[in-house]
This record gives sequence, structure tokens and C-alpha cells, in this order.
Amino acid sequence: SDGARVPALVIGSGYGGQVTALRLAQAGVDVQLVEMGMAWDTPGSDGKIFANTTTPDQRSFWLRTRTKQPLSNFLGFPIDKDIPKYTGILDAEEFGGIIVYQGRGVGGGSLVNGGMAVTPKRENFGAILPTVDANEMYNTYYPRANAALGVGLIDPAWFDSAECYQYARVGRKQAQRSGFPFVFVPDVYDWNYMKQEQANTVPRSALAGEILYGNNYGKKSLQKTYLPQIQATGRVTISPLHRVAKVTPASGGGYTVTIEQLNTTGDVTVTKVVTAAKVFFAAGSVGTSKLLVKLKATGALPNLNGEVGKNWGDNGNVMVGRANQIWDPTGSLQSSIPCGGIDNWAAGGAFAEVAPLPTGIETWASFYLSITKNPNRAQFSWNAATQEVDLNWQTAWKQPGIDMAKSIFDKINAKEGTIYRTDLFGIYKIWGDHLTYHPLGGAVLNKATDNYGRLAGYQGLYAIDGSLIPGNTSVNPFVTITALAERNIEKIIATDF
Ligand code: FAE
Repeated sequence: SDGARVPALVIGSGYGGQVTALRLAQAGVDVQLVEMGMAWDTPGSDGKIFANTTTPDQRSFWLRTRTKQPLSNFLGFPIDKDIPKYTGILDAEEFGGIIVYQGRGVGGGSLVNGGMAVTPKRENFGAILPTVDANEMYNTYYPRANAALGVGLIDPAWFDSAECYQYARVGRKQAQRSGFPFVFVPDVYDWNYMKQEQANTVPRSALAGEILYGNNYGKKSLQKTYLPQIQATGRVTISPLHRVAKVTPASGGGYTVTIEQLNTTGDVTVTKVVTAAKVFFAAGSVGTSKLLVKLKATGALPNLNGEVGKNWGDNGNVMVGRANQIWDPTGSLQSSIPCGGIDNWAAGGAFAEVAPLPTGIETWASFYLSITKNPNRAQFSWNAATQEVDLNWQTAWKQPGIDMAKSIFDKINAKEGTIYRTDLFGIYKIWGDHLTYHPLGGAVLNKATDNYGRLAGYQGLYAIDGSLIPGNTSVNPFVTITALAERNIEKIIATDF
């Protein structure tokens, strides 16, 4: 509340923020957890908390009057539609050359993501976080993160026959025929629930196409894992629909934090000021970077170093669809939760998830989200004219990622005698090169911070989210974000409290 003094304030309730709040509270520290999105704990008029992907409504997007779907077209036709402006769950944040999709609400990206929970191959870790002890990560913090997140693997025998994974079996067969390894990808979805969905003995969620706007049943988002543990400590106060606008040193020590309370159309209704001894930036790669760059440039935190805002990457994300032969249908019932990928990282710099296209009809399409070793990095900077933070990423910077993804799909197309789909991202547009789901970097470990996330220039300020990771994790990022937060907060509690 306004005027309060708190020992620790955490900005953002995604993976980094929830790890931080839980471990601090378990160590006896009272925590204020501030989240600009909604709590997502109350059903709407249809009796469900989250909207379905096929029928977007006001709950679906963050403060937009029209949907901005990642796949903008189908059979060439635009599929976006008007919706009421509301503090919905998925933010399609537009910068000059890229749209960055992010989750908004208590749970951050865990509310909207595919739940693919991948620990990078150990041989790749040195390139991801070069100053972090890999032994500690693989012996302690990755196992801790995987256990706390409830990561599990699909039953391979069930996979072989499940109707809802025909699309993935087509993906496997074609990958293997072209000589690429197909690997199962762990996920936080409850795989037993998935089996029951297929058997039609429970309400459907993944099999009803739920994913991008939240998942009503089977996915173990942070709402089902870290959050109940946080609540059980009794030490964490969570403030949804509250956005941190400013952090600056307080005259008596600690930090003055300015917080704007929002209504559900995004207007600021009240501005509050809290004093916090320590502040943890866990607003996500984009949120943390935007705050730090703005606070440095506007004189609130002038001593942050010049690395703030730098080394931002898209995890090499590119999307593409392929048109299969008539004898390779991918199924009209597709689980929205991917379970496998094509690994050509070492040879071609690409790891491609075999992704669903849950339209409810047979499309003969194979769809993929690739993570590539795209080396391009962008920078956030303060724009004094617009009073906003810009990101200098350019669409053309996706080209190395496209080339790496082509190392897989050109070969598969040649082998299968097939072509790319041209109807999913516009008219005659093959590559989804306009977006990322995996923003990383902007307050990079051991550059903008020390080796544990302590921000340079200020005692008691920390970055503890995807902003610490310099642009790429070689796989889907949230397990690494969680594990790194577990590592850093353990050290910070031991030495700074
Ligand atoms: P994040 O989860 O984004 O949380 C940051 C939180 O801070 C958000 O709740 C914000 O609303 C909040 N916030 C921001 N600014 C402020 C402010 N000023 N004041 C108060 N609160 C603020 O950060 N990753 C995987 O590993 N596997 C997947 O299958 C996968 N699929 C994805 C699918 C989609 C559609 C999307 C969008 C992402 C996906 N990701 C996936 C990425 C993953 O969700 C993301 O890397 C993590 O959520 C990032 O975690 P952070 O803790 O960094």
C-alpha cells in the first residue's frame, strides 16, 4: 500500500519473479510482488478463466482493439478481429522491426506458453552463459528447476497411437527420412490429463486448441507450481494490475518505487509510492530492459552501467509451414502442446519444434517454430522525443535464422517432393520472420550485473529474469531462466540478507 516500507520488492511475476519471491519468503523475508497484468483466478461469463485460441475475446490481448495473431492468415485470408480493449493475457509488443509476444498476469509467460521445458545440452551451455559454473547448474539448479516446474515427458508408446499427435508423427517420419534426429521435448503439461483428453473422459484443454490465451485445465503454469508454494509462506503480498514506473534511491537508504495501479482498460487510477530495501527486476527481458534503460537515461538510476539495454536477441525464432502430400494428412484433431522437435543444432544451427496447427480441419500442413543460432543482437535505447524505449532490431536480421532453418526444411521438402506454405503469414509469404516468443537479454549477467545478477552501480538492485541471458539458449528458454534464478537467489540470500 501507499507509503509502505518493505524489505524486498519484486517487479514481475514470471519465472524469475516467482522463484525470487518464493525463496526470499522461505528464508523469512517479507516480499511485495508487483505484477502489471491480472491475477487470472476468476472465470469470465463463459465460466472459464481463459479464452480459447479459436475464439479470441477481450481476455486474449493486452490493451489492443484488434487481435494480433502470430499466424495472421489462413489460406491467405487475414484472421484477426476486433476485440474490446482490456488488460488481456497476451501482449504483442511492437517495436520497429519485431513483434515480441509476452504473457501478462500473475504467472508471466507461463500463462500463455507451450510449456516446452527443455534443458539445453550440456555441450551448448558454455555458449549460453559463459561465466556460470556448468557443474553447479547441471548438478543442482537445472534439477531443482525441473522438479519445481513439474516437467515431464510424453509416454512414447501412447505417442505412437494418439490421434492428437498424428501431426507430430508425420513430423518425425519426415525428419527421419531426411536423416535428422527427432527428439521428444519435455513439457509441463500433465501428460495423464492429456491422455484423458484424448479418451474424452475430462474437459478438453490442449485438445480444444487452448494455448496462446491461457490453458484452463492440463498445463502446469506457475499458477499450479511456484504460486501455491508462495501463497503457503504467508509472506508474499501480490499486487496484480500494478505497474512499476520508477525506482530511485531513497534518501534514508533503500529505494523509492513508484507504482501505478491500472484498471482493466489500462488507465492509471492511483499512483503509489513504496520504499524497498532491495528491488528485484523480474519484468522479463523486455520489461526489465525498458525499465533500466529509461531509469538510467532519465536520471533516476544514472549509475547503471553502459551494458544496460545491450545484447538482446530473439533466440533465433522463425516460423514456417510446409504443404504435405495428400497421403500425409496431419489430422484434424491436434494437441496444442508440442511434444517433439528436429535437432540439427550442431550441424545447421537449428532446433525445430514440430508445432500444431489446430484449426479443427485437415490442412495437410506441417508447422514449425525453429530456434536458431542467429548471431544478431539488438539494443534498447531511450527515445527522448517519444519518451519511450526503442529496440533497434531489423526484420532483415532474421535472415541468418531463416537460412539455418532452411538447413532442415529445404532438405525435407526435396526428399518429400513438397513445398513451403505461403498462406500463413500473409499472401505468398513463407517465413514468419516478424516475431519472437523468446526475448532474451538486455541486462546481461556479468556485464550489466555481476555474476549473480547484482546490478552494477547500485547495492540492493538485481536483475533476475530472461534479461540476464545474452540472446540465445539453443532451446526453449524458461527452464534456463528458472534455473539461473534459483542459482542467483540462493547466493543473494546467503550473502546480501
Ligand atoms: P516473464 O515470464 O515475461 O514475466 C515478466 C512479468 O513481468 C510479466 O508477467 C509482466 O506482465 C510483468 N511486468 C513487466 N513489466 C512490468 C512492470 N513495469 N511492472 C510490473 N510488472 C511488469 O519473464 N518458453 C519455453 O521455455 N517453452 C515454451 O514452450 C515457450 N512457449 C512460448 C509461447 C509463447 C506464445 C510465448 C509468448 C512465450 C513462450 N516461451 C516459451 C517463452 C517463455 O514464456 C519466456 O521465456 C518466459 O516467460 C520469460 O520469463 P521471465 O521470468 O524472464
